[in-house]
Amino acid sequence: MERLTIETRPIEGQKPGTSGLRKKTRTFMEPHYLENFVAAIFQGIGGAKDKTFVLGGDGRYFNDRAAQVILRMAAAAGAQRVIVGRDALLSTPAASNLIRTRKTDGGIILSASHNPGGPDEDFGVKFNTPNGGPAPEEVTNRIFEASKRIETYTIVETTDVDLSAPGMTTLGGMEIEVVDPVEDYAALMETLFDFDKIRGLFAGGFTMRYDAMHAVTGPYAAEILETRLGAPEGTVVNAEPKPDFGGGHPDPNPIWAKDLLDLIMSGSAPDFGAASDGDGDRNMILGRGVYVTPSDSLAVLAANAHLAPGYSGGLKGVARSMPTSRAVDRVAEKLGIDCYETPTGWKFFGNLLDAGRATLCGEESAGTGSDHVREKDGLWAVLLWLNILAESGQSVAEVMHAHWTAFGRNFYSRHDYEAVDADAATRMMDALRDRLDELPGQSVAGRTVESADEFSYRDPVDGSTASGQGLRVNLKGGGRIVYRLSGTGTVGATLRVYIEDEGADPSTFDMDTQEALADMIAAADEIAGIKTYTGRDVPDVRT
Ligand code: VG1
Ligand code: CO
Repeated sequence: MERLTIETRPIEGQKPGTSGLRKKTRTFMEPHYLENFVAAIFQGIGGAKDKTFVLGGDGRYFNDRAAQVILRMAAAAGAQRVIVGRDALLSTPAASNLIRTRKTDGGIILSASHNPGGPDEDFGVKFNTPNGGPAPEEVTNRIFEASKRIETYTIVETTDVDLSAPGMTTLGGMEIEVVDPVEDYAALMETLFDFDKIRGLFAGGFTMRYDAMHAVTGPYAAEILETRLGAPEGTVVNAEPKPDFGGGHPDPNPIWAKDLLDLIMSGSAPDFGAASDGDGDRNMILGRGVYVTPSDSLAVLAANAHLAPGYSGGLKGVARSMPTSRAVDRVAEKLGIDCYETPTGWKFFGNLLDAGRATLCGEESAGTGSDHVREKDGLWAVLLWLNILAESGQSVAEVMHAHWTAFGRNFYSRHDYEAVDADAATRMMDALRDRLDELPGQSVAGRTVESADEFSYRDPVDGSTASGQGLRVNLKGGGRIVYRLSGTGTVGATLRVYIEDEGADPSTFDMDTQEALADMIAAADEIAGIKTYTGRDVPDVRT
């Protein structure tokens, strides 16, 4: 087998964003593009020699090809072993789990998550460190620096490695261990949740629909929900991972999982509904007639986690990303535990989880997780919900009402303006940043601005800092508007506007969110001039 040294040149723009490097698939397929980035990863972590890695992805178009390239490069770089999911499939949380339990030197995850897949859509590559979590900025900066200096990379020449069945093989001197992608993950879930109790729930006629959106969680959900927990066959729909996710966006929100939302709001709704994204780290939670906003879901899980065996000892603390609603803060306050506010992206939770300061973490973007892995985990959130429903005997609607009655309700919505002109979006953010100091005291759409700033973060564990993490405008009476530009898109800019208001009056709890937030939504435009800068009247996505 020949080991080749290939000459290359730095390719611009290989800077990892919120969650790894995401680009158009065709960009990744350009000569040397993937290879350069993989070589930069190896260089950024001090080389791959004698190291063991986990490798897998969400099955999107190019997943299989990219996995073969990475195996050949790892072999050429002298890696000792790569543990790879069958057919190069691994959900992000399952990869995180393997990285941890097998005590590896990290892993490479192939996914652009909730972005659509296919030759004309998106692809992504992310490196996770030995704790199982997405590489922190200090590491991604080193990777980016390496990508700017690269002159050569090495790769072995060989035919494709057969990844179709679990077992051991070798490539050059490197061992390749093909594993069942579901087995270890399902076993981990059994340690955290009361499977008997949940089995009893289904046996008693409880109905559910889980939409895997043709993405990676299909096999996981079918095995866990149908085979191990006894949910009737057909509970999991769109269960077969497809390279183009069946043509949809594998994004579990009311827009892209509309079929499921329509069903849950209809006369023939099941008791419970859930969906997850391309790589299985996000979740959407629904109950008959109810959509649970991700921020509320985090708060409910924090308040009730002790009902599941894995969390019966209580929580050490909780953490949420800054734009996530403060519903979970209210829970933490009542429980007397710490609540941390971090920048957007799961990599910022890693230190808090490692240090035992937080047990549960979450983001408004449908990500919730705990210290069982170092990624957000879609199916985990679904199982924790099921465990809570089984233990409490309540419906989702009852759980929500009880929660709001105990803690008050944080009305919350995110408005996304997708693929807007990048310059226009930057100008809008720059202009608003310049005016932050003038805002306090001003009155907008019937509200008075209390304070305004740009969020920056100092990690309480290692002291590292992150600045420029979103513009925040707090209004008197508890309302808040946050503006951020996305770090995961591949076309133009995506402007995210996060709108939150606090409600304590039970007579308003059933109000429609958009209605309850109407004056705040008007204020959001008035403060930043969204229409003026972007030319958009309405957002593309409202969560
Ligand atoms: C988005 C979300 C963020 C999430 C990230 C990765 O980032 O807002 O909360 O952690 O996606 O999730 P951004 O920069 O586009 O706002 V995933 O499931 O795409 O790995
Ligand atoms: Co994801």
